[in-house]
Amino acid sequence: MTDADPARLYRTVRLIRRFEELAIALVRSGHIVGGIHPYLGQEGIAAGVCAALGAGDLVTGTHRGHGHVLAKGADPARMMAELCGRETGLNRGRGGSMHAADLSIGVLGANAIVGASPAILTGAVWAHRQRGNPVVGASFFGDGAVNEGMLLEAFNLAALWRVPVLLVCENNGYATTMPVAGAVAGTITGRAEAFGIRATVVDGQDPEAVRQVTAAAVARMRDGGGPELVEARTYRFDAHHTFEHAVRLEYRTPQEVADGRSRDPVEIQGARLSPADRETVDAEVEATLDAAVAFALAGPEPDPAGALDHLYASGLTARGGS
Ligand SMILES: Cc1ncc(C[n+]2csc(CCOP(=O)(O)OP(=O)(O)O)c2C)c(N)n1
Ligand SMILES: [Mg+2]
Repeated sequence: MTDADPARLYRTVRLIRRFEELAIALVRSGHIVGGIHPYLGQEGIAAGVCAALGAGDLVTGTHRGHGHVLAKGADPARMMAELCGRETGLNRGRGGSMHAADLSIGVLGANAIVGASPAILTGAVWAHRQRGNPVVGASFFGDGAVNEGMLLEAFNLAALWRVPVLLVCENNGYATTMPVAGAVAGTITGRAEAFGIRATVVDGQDPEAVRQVTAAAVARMRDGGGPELVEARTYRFDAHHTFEHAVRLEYRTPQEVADGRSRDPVEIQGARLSPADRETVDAEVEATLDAAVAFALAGPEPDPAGALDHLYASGLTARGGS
């Protein structure tokens, strides 16, 4: 996945965009229960970062995590089935939107705990390295995570032990309805620099810019350079969560939203393809996602009797049985 092919990067951005649009429709039709946090507008970050990682490298995501899982290469059909709570999902429908994982491709999971992603990744990459497996990793988190103690503890250990993790802050300007200016003292890059971690700001709406910044950081990390932070400036095009579609919260003006949406990563990367090539990619993505939705809806729902299965590592049982 390290190639710089513009069509390949565009395909990932477009796939995430259309996946999210279809997932929102499935929330509305009642097939996805509980709603989702749409990644619309931020697709270029997951796509650009994951395009610069290798197949064996690790990723941890967030509550807004569908894009992270898809960009690392998860099967969209099994991901959609996971959101629909089906037995055929990536995690047999037990993880759902906020805890989808695919260990076979290094996705340690989306994650509902704000600030947990860098802690999980730092521990995982360190453990792999202790076993002689030279992986690197990327951890996604939002601007709302940068005041969490756990995140700063992870920065400290990653820097102290020179763990090669890329700390990717998706600064979309808000934590739910709280603007960054009302929550963050100092700067996001300054938090990393306080630990001696190199920090770079990138235009998160430009997938190729994100890929290039990541590729350079990953090359330094593979060379023993230790952790780095990238602050990707972005804009959330849709709601914090789909509940907002029913309860319109007035924390962003229509003008601000229109301005934010005017820099669309799908259009920015799409403009780097010929119209014919773009159409070819769009058609392939549409066919893939049509099949993904059909697969998801055809999958059986888990048997309620097995609700407590898969909770414990081998040797433990949920009901105190044998
Ligand atoms: C430790 C913790 N505190 C609070 C929450 C509730 N919560 C869920 S999403 C969210 C906002 C996160 O904002 P940000 O990190 O900027 O990510 P974004 O939603 O903008 O992608 C909050 C406070 C949580 N999930 N975990
Ligand atoms: Mg945010």
